[in-house]
Amino acid sequence: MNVEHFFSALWADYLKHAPSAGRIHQVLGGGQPIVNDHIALRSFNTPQLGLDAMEPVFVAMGYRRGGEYVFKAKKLKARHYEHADPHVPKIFISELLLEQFSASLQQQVARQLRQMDATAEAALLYSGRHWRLSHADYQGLLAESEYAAWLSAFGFRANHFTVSINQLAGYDSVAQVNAALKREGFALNSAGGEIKGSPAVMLEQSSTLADRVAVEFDDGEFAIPACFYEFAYRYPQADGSLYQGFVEASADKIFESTHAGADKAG
Ligand code: OOG
Ligand code: NI
Repeated sequence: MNVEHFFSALWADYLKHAPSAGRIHQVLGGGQPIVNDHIALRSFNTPQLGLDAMEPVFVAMGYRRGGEYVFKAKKLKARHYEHADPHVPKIFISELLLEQFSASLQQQVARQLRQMDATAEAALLYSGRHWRLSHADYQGLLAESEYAAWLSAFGFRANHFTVSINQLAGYDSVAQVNAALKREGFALNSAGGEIKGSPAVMLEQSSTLADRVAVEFDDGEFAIPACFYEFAYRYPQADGSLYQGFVEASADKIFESTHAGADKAG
């Protein structure tokens, strides 16, 4: 699949799960095109759907593998991919380390995955949920892993897009973007502070709290945290080029943008 088609399909799906994103584009870009730094995808670490299975899909679209990241407490592993064309967003993809969870979580996820014909291909990544799920199942997963619950409720789609502040006219810092968003009434993820990272780690990030969106469960419709928008500012390395990697301690808090109540977390 060509990379422009991939991103326009991902974006169209994402807007339905992050209705704020369109308004944020208006606030920050005034209708001008906005360059995205990266998108984030989530998956399960099965042989069919995990990071290794997905890698050829990205390589076929012109990406090469960048850094690898581990989130011990959340039981996740992630990688990022960079495109040959610097205007094409990077991809940050994580996988849930299923074997580290309880038998009941593993059985629930196995039940879900039996209902789909898992093929690692570009179109899978904006195809949404492929299984039935009750709200009780969702809450059971939520008690153990917010990530497992989110991925089970929403399936395969962009969890967030990320505005590249370096390429955004009229703004020079995450703090300025945050101030503009708060003026317009958007709620920010304050887990670990509104600004994650620092010039010392060459990356500063912030994010909105996920929009609550009505999701169809087997037992009715419930509004739950869906997708969010992120903002990133990158600093130059010793050779003058901008740092292109991610920062585990910051990413750990960005994941929490889909937590209900991440605006109150410390
Ligand atoms: C990914 C969180 C990490 C970043 O930019 O550090 C991340 C996720 O929430 O799926 O996107
Ligand atoms: Ni991100």
